[in-house]
Amino acid sequence: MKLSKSLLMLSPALLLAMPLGAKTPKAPKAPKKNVAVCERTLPNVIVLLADDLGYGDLECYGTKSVETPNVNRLAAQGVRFTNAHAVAATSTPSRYSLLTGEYSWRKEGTDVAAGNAGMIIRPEQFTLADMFHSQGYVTAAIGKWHLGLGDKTAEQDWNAPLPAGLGDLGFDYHYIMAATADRVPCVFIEQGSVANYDPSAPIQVSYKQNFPGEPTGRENPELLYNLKPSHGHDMSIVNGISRIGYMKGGGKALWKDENIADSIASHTIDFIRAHADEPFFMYCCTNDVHVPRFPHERFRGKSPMGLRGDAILQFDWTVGQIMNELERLGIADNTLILLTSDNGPVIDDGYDDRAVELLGDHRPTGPFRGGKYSAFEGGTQVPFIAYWPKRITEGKESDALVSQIDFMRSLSNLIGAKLPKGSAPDSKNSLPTLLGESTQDREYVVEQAANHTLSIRTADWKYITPSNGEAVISWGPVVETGYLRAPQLYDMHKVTEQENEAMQHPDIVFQLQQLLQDVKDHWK
Ligand code: NG6
Ligand code: CA
Repeated sequence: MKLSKSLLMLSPALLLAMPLGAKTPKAPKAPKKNVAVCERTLPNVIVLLADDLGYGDLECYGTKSVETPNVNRLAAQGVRFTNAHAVAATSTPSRYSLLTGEYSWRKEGTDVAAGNAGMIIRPEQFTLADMFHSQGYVTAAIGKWHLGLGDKTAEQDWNAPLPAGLGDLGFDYHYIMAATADRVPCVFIEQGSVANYDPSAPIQVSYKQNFPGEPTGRENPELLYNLKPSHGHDMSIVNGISRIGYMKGGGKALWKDENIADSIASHTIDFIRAHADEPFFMYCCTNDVHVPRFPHERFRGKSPMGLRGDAILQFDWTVGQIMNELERLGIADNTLILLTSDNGPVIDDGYDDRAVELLGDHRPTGPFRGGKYSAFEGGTQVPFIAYWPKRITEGKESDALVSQIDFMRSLSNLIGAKLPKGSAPDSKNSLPTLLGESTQDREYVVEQAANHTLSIRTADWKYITPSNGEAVISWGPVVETGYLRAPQLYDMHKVTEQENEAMQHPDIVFQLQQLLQDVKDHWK
């Protein structure tokens, strides 16, 4: 949301960030830079968001099954959090909350979005990118988006510039996947237009019906030369992998799954290079380790855990590429990186990639129960590392209770930005904790499971609201949901949510119910 959005001008620096042949970007001109920005006292900020990466998936969080030297290096120099939370146990609501500072459960239409969903964050909403932009930062979103594009669901013309997009949400530069790698359209979108657009293969997308004569995973399994589905994911075939939804065309613009991480890394590096001399904010979202997991051949077969482990190696490589570039340019010292994940991990999420059978001793959720989709901690407890050598001068571990909902207000505090009245209603300033200068817990964290069951937890206790959902997911992934018709109360010092203590502590149940009601009613 910004007045300057009408000033569609292209900065020379941005031009440098564009690959040859890219279309003219419609980037808003950054407002006049403030003094701190000009004098470079403010850091660059990179939110580095992994997809479905679990608390237990990184070496620095304890796994011995896969090496993650680059993330380890970040953790060794930064703050490694052991009680950090995404707002929701799936991507769209989690990302909505991170970017707006508003709980997704307050807003209709924030569940896992189709690839042809219209824009879920509306242009009039104030976003994290708007906030950085207001202080003169140049801003970018690179990688997975999954928050809708264009004005209306299913009405996008993918063969023309999209009428509404990330430029309306404060991002100067954007190179994104519309949704997930398992959803059509399987193309990158740069500055609102399909990247490497191929006029000989116009793109059509539908989530309702197939296009006549187009093969599908269901009917043509012989065409699935890269990955076959284990559940769902049996519609259009792109790159020998069937997806969710139907698409036709795309030609040269279609991605190859094995190159997605390289594309994201190279566009990230180009952007950093082009803006090394001015403060930048980047929302950099990897596709790893979401399904379909089909990393580059450099990584395939390199971990003992099959493709899921290989995708973790590829994620770590991406982190290394970004770090190396920041170091090479001499700007790592004054760059704040917040590395985290959008939700908890899942082992088989719909493709036959042998993740279950090759798992061995590895525990993607670490010590936590449940996983992606679930109300248990495995759904929303995520790895989180804050790195900023100039300010965080030694490696630390913090067990403070923190939530991604606070990125907005904490970072606004860091850069001295004012948030317009009514924006980021659920975000609080926890900057000292996020920088490891305090161990102050958030008073509470609200967690949203896939079926909208809400939980509220403090450093000591967690209350899960009653739900009539199924105890274990029946439609595909094997995940304990944490849904129960009765109230659940867990002592979080015991970590694993095994013993429901609601009957023993009705007073605590009541207090947490009240607290959750207050949050719902008063935006406490
Ligand atoms: C589910 C998909 C799953 C994944 C998830 C979204 C099926 C059977 N499963 O519906 O594979 O795409 O949506 O994941 O379709 S998220 O991390 O983007 O939220
Ligand atoms: Ca996810």
